[in-house]
Parts: sequence; C-alpha cells; structure tokens
Amino acid sequence: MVLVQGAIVVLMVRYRHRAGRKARYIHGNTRLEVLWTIIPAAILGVLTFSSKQVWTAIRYAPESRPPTIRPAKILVIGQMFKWNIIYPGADGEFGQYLVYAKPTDQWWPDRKRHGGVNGPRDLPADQVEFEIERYNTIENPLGKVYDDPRGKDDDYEDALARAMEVPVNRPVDVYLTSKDVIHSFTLPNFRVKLDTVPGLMGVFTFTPTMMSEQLGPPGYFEIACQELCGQGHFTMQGRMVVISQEQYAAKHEMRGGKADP
Ligand SMILES: [Cu+2]
Repeated sequence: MVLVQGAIVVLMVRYRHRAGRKARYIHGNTRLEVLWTIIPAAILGVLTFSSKQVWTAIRYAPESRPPTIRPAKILVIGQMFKWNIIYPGADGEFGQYLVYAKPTDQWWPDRKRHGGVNGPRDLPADQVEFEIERYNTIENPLGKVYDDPRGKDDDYEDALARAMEVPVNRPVDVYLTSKDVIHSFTLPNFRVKLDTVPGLMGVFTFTPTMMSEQLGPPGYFEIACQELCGQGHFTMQGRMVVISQEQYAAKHEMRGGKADP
C-alpha cells in the first residue's frame, strides 16, 4: 500500500500541470500487458488447486469422508431475524420443513382441527387467508411435514433463537437453508460461513477443538449473519456453545430411542 500510494503521489507531483508543457500520447506495451495478465493468472491457478482439498473438506465432507465417522448433524433455518436450530434425534435424519398449508389442502399438516375445520379447503372464503396465515405463523412456523417418519424424533419445538450446542473434537455437519431471504450463517471463530438460500440446502463441516467453558466469559461463540438481510439484520446474532461429547449425546442424540454407537 505504501509503495502504490507513494508512487501515485510522486507521479502526481512530477507530472502536474505546468504552463506550456504538452501531454504525450502513448499506446502502451503489449509485452508488459501479457506479462501482468499471465503472472496473476498463474498465482490464482496455484491457489485454486492447492486450496481445493480444504474446500472439499469444508463443503463436501458428508460425501467424501470415510463412512465410519459419525458427525453431529444440525439443521439451521435462517429467518428474519433469528436462527432456528434443529437437532435430528437418535436416527440422525431430519424430517422435511418449510412446506406450508395451502388453500386447497384437505388436511392441516398436523391432522388436527384448526379454525373449526379439518383442512384449509373447508374454510369459508372470507376466512381462508386469515386462518392459513395464522396457522403458518403460529401453529407451524417451520412448515414441518408431520407425516415424515425421519422427522418424528426431531428436536424442533424450541428451535427459534436458541443457542446451538455442538460436541467438542467431533465433526459437526451444519445443514443450512432459509425461510425467507438470503442470510449468511457465519462462525467467525471457526473461519466458516455459508449463505442460507431459500429453496436450497447447503452444508458445511467443522470440528470444534475447545469447549466453551475453557474459553471463559462470555462462555459461548458468536453466530453472525453476514448478509444484509433487512432492517433487523444487526439483531441476527446467535450463540454457539461447545460441550463435551457425552453431554451432546445425552442431550441431543437420545431422543426417540438410543443412538447408534
Ligand atoms: Cu440475516
């Protein structure tokens, strides 16, 4: 920076306007231009190939790691302006989310009666919009598909804005999507981030090596949203707590039966 800024200042002073001096037009130097194109291209090429393994380890671990490794799995659904944290239970599989009730549905997704009817299609025309909106925001804000067997043991009820707990020294697969707009799930201390995109599921992997208690106050790591996602973007801060493997298994992998060893 000092070299470049210094050169600019020197050139500005040296070639400043003076009465009677005429500017000279030059076309440039083809050899130089070829050189300063090829050198950065070669540097970028080397960086790309030498970092490909790192990228694969972060983004494609679920397909590329040995099957004997059992990661902790967490589903994060971004929502203006909080994170939903969902654990898959003992089966290690998530059910489906973000499928919402529609006016033509025969049944409400939870198969219970709402608004005095079994399903949205039985509602009087003047109530449809209100009841569906009420159901989708209050009764089933995550659009859970209750029939999905993989989701029966999911821990999703208190998902909104809770701290995300992860086990120490074990790979953590974070699955990411969004309910509304693009957010960017970021763990600054762990150097990982990924956009959460509505309609897409992304995943990244990282392994915490230190428990939060070893960290001292405040006892958690920051989760940040690094995509300007609306007026409340600045409030979209979450907490991540690294706990022991035993604590994690007991709290998050026993639900709906005992976890596979
Ligand atoms: Cu956001």
